[in-house]
Amino acid sequence: MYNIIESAEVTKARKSGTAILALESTIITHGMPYPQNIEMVEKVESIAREKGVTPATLAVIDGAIHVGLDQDHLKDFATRKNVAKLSRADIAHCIANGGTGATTVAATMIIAKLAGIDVFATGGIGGVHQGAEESFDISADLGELAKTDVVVVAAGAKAILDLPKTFEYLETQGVAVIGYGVDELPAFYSRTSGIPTPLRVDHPSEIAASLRMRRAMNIEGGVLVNNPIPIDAEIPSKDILPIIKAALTKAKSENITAKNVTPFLLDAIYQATNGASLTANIALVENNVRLGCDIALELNK
Ligand code: PSU
Ligand code: MN
Repeated sequence: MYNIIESAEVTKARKSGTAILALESTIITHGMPYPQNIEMVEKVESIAREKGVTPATLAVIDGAIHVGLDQDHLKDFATRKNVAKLSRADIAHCIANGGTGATTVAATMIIAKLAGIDVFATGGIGGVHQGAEESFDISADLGELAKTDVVVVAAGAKAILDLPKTFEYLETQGVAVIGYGVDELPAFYSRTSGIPTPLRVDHPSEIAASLRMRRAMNIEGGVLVNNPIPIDAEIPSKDILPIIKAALTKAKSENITAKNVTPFLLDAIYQATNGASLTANIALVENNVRLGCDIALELNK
């Protein structure tokens, strides 16, 4: 059997009936450089606490599932090199063999479900990669959204991906794709993508109701909430698109494949924008955590 270790804070939240919000750990190990990664997670955890929600960063350490990481664990994940990036395919293998790894959106959803946490906030989801018709590179995050009934709050999928194909795939798989307060799906660094939002929602209670009804009707799969980056933090698409294009060309010429694609592109964009992409990334994660807390509070009523 697997072993779940909860932080003292999460155990306390369960006893007192406090809402819990899940956070992923791959964003720390593969999504952002040190020290901004640790600053980001400390900031978003404090945002959650201020809102009366207990944050639980999820990870696998020495074969145990961790729900809530303490300071030492967070620091360790933020500074350690070569931590495994776990998804649906390899999380059970890692746990069974005493390994350590960070959880992607897919793996975080799996653990959140096991731990009874309904809402998870992050930056961006994985999706259908550009050139997927050749590479077949489609993130397991999409398959997980189709199977696991957790609310995922993200800022849309970023333009390193093929956005129209990503959202077509989600529709085919029956995932509820919600635009929060917008008629157009956001595209991570930018607030617009040109893609109309399938479902528009303007209040967290509507999202809570949506998840409850899916469960009542036994409709498997989750709800993806697309929350646009705050206006003052946005990088307009005309500025970011050429940079993304160059990063994609670089990845192709260096034969980057499989799990390495997303971290490689994030780093290439970070270098090319002199860090501006990271500032935007952190702002949108904070914004998503705020909304994730509001949804978790609604579901806890
Ligand atoms: N997008 C980001 N930052 C990230 C990721 C995506 O802006 O850190 C991470 C998430 O953990 C996501 C994973 O689940 O990358 C997707 O990886 P892949 O494309 O290999 O499935
Ligand atoms: Mn992939």
